[in-house]
Amino acid sequence: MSELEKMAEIVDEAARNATEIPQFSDETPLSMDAAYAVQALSMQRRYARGEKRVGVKMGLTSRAKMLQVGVSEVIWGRLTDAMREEEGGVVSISKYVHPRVEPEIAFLIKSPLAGEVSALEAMNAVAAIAPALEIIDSRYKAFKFDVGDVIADNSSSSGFVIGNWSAPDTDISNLGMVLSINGRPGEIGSSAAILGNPVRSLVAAARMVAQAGESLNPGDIVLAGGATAAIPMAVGQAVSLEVERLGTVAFTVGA
Ligand code: OOG
Ligand code: MG
Repeated sequence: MSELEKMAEIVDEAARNATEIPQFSDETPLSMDAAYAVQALSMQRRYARGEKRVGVKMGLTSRAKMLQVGVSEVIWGRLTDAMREEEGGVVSISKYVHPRVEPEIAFLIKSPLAGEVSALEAMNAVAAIAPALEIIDSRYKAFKFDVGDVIADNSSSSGFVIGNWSAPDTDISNLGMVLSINGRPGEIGSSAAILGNPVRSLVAAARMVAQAGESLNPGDIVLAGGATAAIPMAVGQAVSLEVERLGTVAFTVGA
């Protein structure tokens, strides 16, 4: 096994067993290229176990997110069918290490998209948009990492919940987003916090996946990134996100 393959095994096992690992950057900081190689190798292990890639997530696309984790680089990760949690369902916290939830917007892709594209081209490839909750769960101790660590760990991807799909003709550039816990607003923001307009996150996704030799494919889900800081999850919480004009998406946290 190569050094990168060993690292891929470490992050994959940590995710699979919901266990903490030390940061790679304590010993050997990873370059962005090496980190994306580790991520790709760790995904090969998931696919070999039968998980299917269902899309991608963009990360650190808002200032609030960058500040919360101390990394100011837009990153991406892969989503699989095994990460999807049921809308309105109970999310079992035991599958996760120290999960947090954050308010997002999801795109459903209808035609292939990759490389340098304009915002208009990106929107023309979208079948639908929806409010979404992402459950992020860094496998690193104390949820601390540098940019190489987090990319290697599939950009903390671990769960996601998608609300009802709307036609893509809704203007999503500045929609109010309220993330509530037990009916009380916990984080309040706007879709404009996502790179000024979530469409820019989709444009970045097309460019970044192409750099890895992949594309956004019909049926893929693309998460645009958290519009606000993420909130730590705890058993008993009723989590809901209301996005202006797009509606609500929710789950409860179980043991
Ligand atoms: C990294 C993943 C960031 C987002 O939406 O910004 C992310 C993390 O915060 O652990 O998913
Ligand atoms: Mg996210």
